[in-house]
Amino acid sequence: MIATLLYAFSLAIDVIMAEQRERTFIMVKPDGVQRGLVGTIINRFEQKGFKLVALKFTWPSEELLQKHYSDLSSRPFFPGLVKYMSSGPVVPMVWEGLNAVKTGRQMLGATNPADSLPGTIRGDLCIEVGRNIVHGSDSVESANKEIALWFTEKEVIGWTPANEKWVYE
Ligand code: IDP
Ligand code: MG
Repeated sequence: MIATLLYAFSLAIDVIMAEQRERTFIMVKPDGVQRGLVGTIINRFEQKGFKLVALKFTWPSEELLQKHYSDLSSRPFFPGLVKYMSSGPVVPMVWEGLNAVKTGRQMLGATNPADSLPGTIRGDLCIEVGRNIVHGSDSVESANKEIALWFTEKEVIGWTPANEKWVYE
Protein backbone atom coordinates (compact mmCIF):
# COMPACT_ATOMS: atom_id res chain seq x y z
CA MET A 1 0.00 0.00 0.00
CA ILE A 2 2.72 2.44 1.06
CA ALA A 3 4.84 1.31 -1.89
CA THR A 4 1.94 2.02 -4.29
CA LEU A 5 1.43 5.47 -2.79
CA LEU A 6 5.12 6.26 -3.05
CA TYR A 7 5.13 5.09 -6.67
CA ALA A 8 2.10 7.28 -7.53
CA PHE A 9 3.78 10.20 -5.77
CA SER A 10 7.02 9.72 -7.71
CA LEU A 11 5.05 9.56 -11.00
CA ALA A 12 3.31 12.83 -10.09
CA ILE A 13 6.70 14.43 -9.36
CA ASP A 14 7.99 13.17 -12.74
CA VAL A 15 5.05 14.83 -14.52
CA ILE A 16 5.71 18.13 -12.70
CA MET A 17 9.44 17.91 -13.51
CA ALA A 18 8.68 17.19 -17.20
CA GLU A 19 6.41 20.25 -17.36
CA GLN A 20 9.14 22.36 -15.82
CA ARG A 21 11.52 21.14 -18.52
CA GLU A 22 9.53 22.58 -21.45
CA ARG A 23 11.95 24.38 -23.74
CA THR A 24 11.44 27.32 -26.06
CA PHE A 25 13.68 28.87 -28.69
CA ILE A 26 14.12 32.63 -28.27
CA MET A 27 16.36 34.70 -30.57
CA VAL A 28 17.43 38.34 -30.43
CA LYS A 29 17.13 39.45 -34.07
CA PRO A 30 19.76 41.64 -35.85
CA ASP A 31 17.93 44.88 -34.94
CA GLY A 32 17.84 43.84 -31.27
CA VAL A 33 21.61 43.22 -31.37
CA GLN A 34 22.32 46.49 -33.25
CA ARG A 35 20.20 48.46 -30.79
CA GLY A 36 22.01 47.03 -27.76
CA LEU A 37 18.97 45.14 -26.43
CA VAL A 38 20.60 41.70 -25.93
CA GLY A 39 21.08 42.19 -22.19
CA THR A 40 17.58 43.61 -21.71
CA ILE A 41 15.94 40.66 -23.48
CA ILE A 42 18.02 38.09 -21.59
CA ASN A 43 17.16 39.93 -18.37
CA ARG A 44 13.40 39.59 -18.97
CA PHE A 45 13.67 35.80 -19.19
CA GLU A 46 16.14 35.53 -16.32
CA GLN A 47 14.04 37.70 -14.03
CA LYS A 48 10.90 35.73 -14.88
CA GLY A 49 12.58 32.62 -13.47
CA PHE A 50 13.22 30.69 -16.68
CA LYS A 51 16.46 28.75 -16.96
CA LEU A 52 18.96 29.49 -19.73
CA VAL A 53 20.15 26.19 -21.24
CA ALA A 54 21.76 27.35 -24.51
CA LEU A 55 23.01 30.59 -26.06
CA LYS A 56 25.29 31.70 -28.89
CA PHE A 57 26.30 34.77 -30.88
CA THR A 58 26.24 34.03 -34.59
CA TRP A 59 25.77 35.62 -38.03
CA PRO A 60 23.24 33.30 -39.69
CA SER A 61 23.24 32.33 -43.37
CA GLU A 62 20.25 32.91 -45.65
CA GLU A 63 20.03 29.13 -46.04
CA LEU A 64 19.58 28.60 -42.28
CA LEU A 65 16.96 31.36 -42.12
CA GLN A 66 15.04 29.90 -45.05
CA LYS A 67 14.80 26.67 -43.05
CA HIS A 68 13.93 28.53 -39.84
CA TYR A 69 11.08 30.40 -41.55
CA SER A 70 10.12 27.62 -44.03
CA ASP A 71 6.44 27.89 -42.96
CA LEU A 72 6.37 31.47 -44.28
CA SER A 73 8.11 30.82 -47.63
CA SER A 74 5.02 31.68 -49.70
CA ARG A 75 4.39 34.99 -47.93
CA PRO A 76 5.16 38.22 -49.84
CA PHE A 77 7.43 39.49 -47.03
CA PHE A 78 9.55 36.29 -47.00
CA PRO A 79 12.51 37.56 -49.13
CA GLY A 80 12.69 40.76 -47.06
CA LEU A 81 12.43 38.75 -43.84
CA VAL A 82 15.37 36.52 -44.80
CA LYS A 83 17.42 39.57 -45.88
CA TYR A 84 16.70 41.38 -42.58
CA MET A 85 17.42 38.33 -40.45
CA SER A 86 20.73 37.65 -42.23
CA SER A 87 21.84 41.31 -42.14
CA GLY A 88 23.92 40.92 -38.96
CA PRO A 89 24.60 38.81 -35.90
CA VAL A 90 21.79 37.34 -33.80
CA VAL A 91 21.63 35.74 -30.35
CA PRO A 92 19.74 32.42 -30.42
CA MET A 93 18.89 30.96 -27.00
CA VAL A 94 17.00 28.11 -25.38
CA TRP A 95 15.02 28.86 -22.21
CA GLU A 96 13.47 26.17 -20.05
CA GLY A 97 10.62 26.15 -17.54
CA LEU A 98 6.93 25.57 -16.86
CA ASN A 99 4.90 26.59 -19.96
CA ALA A 100 8.04 28.20 -21.42
CA VAL A 101 6.62 28.27 -24.97
CA LYS A 102 3.28 29.95 -24.22
CA THR A 103 4.64 32.25 -21.53
CA GLY A 104 7.59 33.16 -23.77
CA ARG A 105 5.17 34.27 -26.51
CA GLN A 106 3.19 36.30 -23.98
CA MET A 107 6.39 37.97 -22.80
CA LEU A 108 7.29 38.86 -26.42
CA GLY A 109 3.87 40.35 -27.21
CA ALA A 110 2.02 40.30 -30.55
CA THR A 111 3.94 39.85 -33.83
CA ASN A 112 3.13 43.44 -34.83
CA PRO A 113 4.49 45.78 -32.12
CA ALA A 114 1.56 48.11 -32.87
CA ASP A 115 -0.64 45.42 -31.27
CA SER A 116 1.79 44.39 -28.50
CA LEU A 117 0.67 45.48 -25.05
CA PRO A 118 2.86 47.75 -22.92
CA GLY A 119 4.87 45.56 -20.55
CA THR A 120 5.72 43.06 -23.29
CA ILE A 121 9.17 43.10 -24.87
CA ARG A 122 7.91 44.17 -28.32
CA GLY A 123 5.30 46.48 -26.78
CA ASP A 124 7.98 48.33 -24.84
CA LEU A 125 10.95 48.26 -27.21
CA CYS A 126 9.99 48.39 -30.90
CA ILE A 127 7.55 49.88 -33.41
CA GLU A 128 7.33 48.00 -36.75
CA VAL A 129 6.52 44.36 -37.59
CA GLY A 130 9.53 44.14 -39.91
CA ARG A 131 11.86 45.22 -37.05
CA ASN A 132 10.35 43.44 -34.06
CA ILE A 133 13.71 42.61 -32.36
CA VAL A 134 13.00 39.12 -31.03
CA HIS A 135 11.75 35.68 -32.11
CA GLY A 136 9.95 33.11 -29.95
CA SER A 137 8.65 29.62 -30.80
CA ASP A 138 4.88 29.41 -31.31
CA SER A 139 4.42 25.77 -30.16
CA VAL A 140 6.35 22.97 -28.47
CA GLU A 141 6.66 21.30 -31.89
CA SER A 142 8.20 24.43 -33.48
CA ALA A 143 10.45 24.86 -30.46
CA ASN A 144 11.86 21.36 -30.89
CA LYS A 145 12.39 21.96 -34.63
CA GLU A 146 14.07 25.34 -34.04
CA ILE A 147 16.29 24.12 -31.17
CA ALA A 148 17.54 21.25 -33.37
CA LEU A 149 18.16 23.67 -36.26
CA TRP A 150 20.25 26.19 -34.27
CA PHE A 151 21.97 24.01 -31.64
CA THR A 152 23.65 20.65 -31.45
CA GLU A 153 22.54 18.34 -28.62
CA LYS A 154 25.79 19.04 -26.75
CA GLU A 155 25.21 22.80 -26.85
CA VAL A 156 22.00 22.49 -24.80
CA ILE A 157 23.09 22.17 -21.19
CA GLY A 158 21.02 20.50 -18.45
CA TRP A 159 21.78 22.06 -15.04
CA THR A 160 20.10 22.94 -11.75
CA PRO A 161 20.07 26.61 -10.74
CA ALA A 162 20.66 27.29 -7.04
CA ASN A 163 17.34 29.15 -6.79
CA GLU A 164 15.13 26.46 -8.37
CA LYS A 165 13.36 25.60 -5.11
CA TRP A 166 12.43 29.28 -4.73
CA VAL A 167 10.92 29.48 -8.23
CA TYR A 168 8.80 26.29 -8.08
CA GLU A 169 6.87 25.08 -4.99
P1 IDP B 1 6.14 35.69 -34.93
O1 IDP B 1 7.57 36.16 -35.06
O2 IDP B 1 5.38 36.52 -33.92
O3 IDP B 1 6.01 34.22 -34.69
P2 IDP B 1 5.35 35.16 -37.70
O4 IDP B 1 3.99 35.32 -38.26
O5 IDP B 1 5.86 33.78 -37.49
O6 IDP B 1 5.41 36.01 -36.34
O7 IDP B 1 6.34 35.97 -38.65
C1 IDP B 1 7.73 35.83 -38.49
C2 IDP B 1 8.37 37.17 -38.61
O8 IDP B 1 8.17 37.67 -39.92
C3 IDP B 1 7.81 38.26 -37.69
O9 IDP B 1 8.33 38.23 -36.39
C4 IDP B 1 8.22 39.51 -38.44
O10 IDP B 1 9.62 39.80 -38.21
C5 IDP B 1 8.07 39.08 -39.89
N1 IDP B 1 6.76 39.47 -40.42
C6 IDP B 1 5.57 38.92 -40.17
N2 IDP B 1 4.59 39.55 -40.82
C7 IDP B 1 5.18 40.55 -41.52
C8 IDP B 1 4.71 41.57 -42.40
O11 IDP B 1 3.52 41.70 -42.68
N3 IDP B 1 5.65 42.41 -42.92
C9 IDP B 1 6.97 42.30 -42.63
N4 IDP B 1 7.46 41.37 -41.82
C10 IDP B 1 6.58 40.50 -41.26
MG1 MG C 1 6.45 32.60 -35.90
